[in-house]
Amino acid sequence: RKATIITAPFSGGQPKNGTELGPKFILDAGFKSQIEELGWQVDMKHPLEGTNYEDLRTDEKDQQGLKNVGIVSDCCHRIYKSIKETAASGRLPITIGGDHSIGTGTLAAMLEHNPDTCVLWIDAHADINTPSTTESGNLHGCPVSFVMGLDSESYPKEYQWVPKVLKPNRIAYIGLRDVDAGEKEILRKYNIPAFSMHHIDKYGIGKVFEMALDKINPNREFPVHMSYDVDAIDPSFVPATGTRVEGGLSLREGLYIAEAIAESGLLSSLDIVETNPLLGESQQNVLDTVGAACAIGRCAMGQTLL
Ligand code: DIR
Ligand code: MN
Ligand code: MN
Ligand code: MN
Repeated sequence: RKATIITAPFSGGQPKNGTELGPKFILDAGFKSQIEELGWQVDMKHPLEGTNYEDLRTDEKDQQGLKNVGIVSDCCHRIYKSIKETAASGRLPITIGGDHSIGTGTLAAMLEHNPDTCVLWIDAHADINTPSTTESGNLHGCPVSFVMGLDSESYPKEYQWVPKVLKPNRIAYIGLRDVDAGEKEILRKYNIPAFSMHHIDKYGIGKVFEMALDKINPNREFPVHMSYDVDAIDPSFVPATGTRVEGGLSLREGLYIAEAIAESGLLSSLDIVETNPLLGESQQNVLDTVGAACAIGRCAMGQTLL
């Protein structure tokens, strides 16, 4: 069993400084050896090395109302190539962000690698805005739509390399609680399976996980890409992240999802994104958040409680 940690120190998909430090903090906490201790052979790739994207980030919207299209596209393309190589060599890619705009790169790579791939998107947000629906212009709110080809006439030319490979019946959401009006319309229009905190309260996390897989992978035969935004977990456990939303998953519910995907044996790739070590109000806030990010990775890679 071989895995590759792909670092994505990037913050251009959203306006707050510090998201680019996520990979460093997670690695400094010992993430690589934690995964090795589970029996994986682990190596690393740093596809963004050599470019200081933070110096290029601006808060300005272009004519279309989007921010930092050029650097986000460039970053995603590098991540995409790196993940494609990794997957082709038979290794499991673990991409450590960085903000969630990089999801365009990971989704594109994994769905090209195996078109049967289905996606679990664990997040407080649906990240399915299009250039026409986004109000913020922050591209971390849009990664899913580009790979789905939703509203593709509206795509900036920089995004033309992105293969439109994700079908709406191949992604399910867990943890949603802050979804924009335009996104709700998209979820309804394409009948995309979405489990909000309401469903978790109603059915429990164990049942919701099964319901989500039943929708996208009823025979449990397809590989699963899990894209995990740490803001899915409640800010009381994961405070150091850019867009905190109250009323989230408990830490255990959050880790349960990762344990359950490991137990399924279907995981083919993993993103852990949106850790922002500069946003903790205390050192403990940062430790909690980085600790949770590492724990998500360990659980998804097979750590068990007993
Ligand atoms: C909002 C927030 N839907 C947007 N999205 C966030 O800006 O498009 N995604 N925070 O992680
Ligand atoms: Mn989010
Ligand atoms: Mn997200
Ligand atoms: Mn976010």
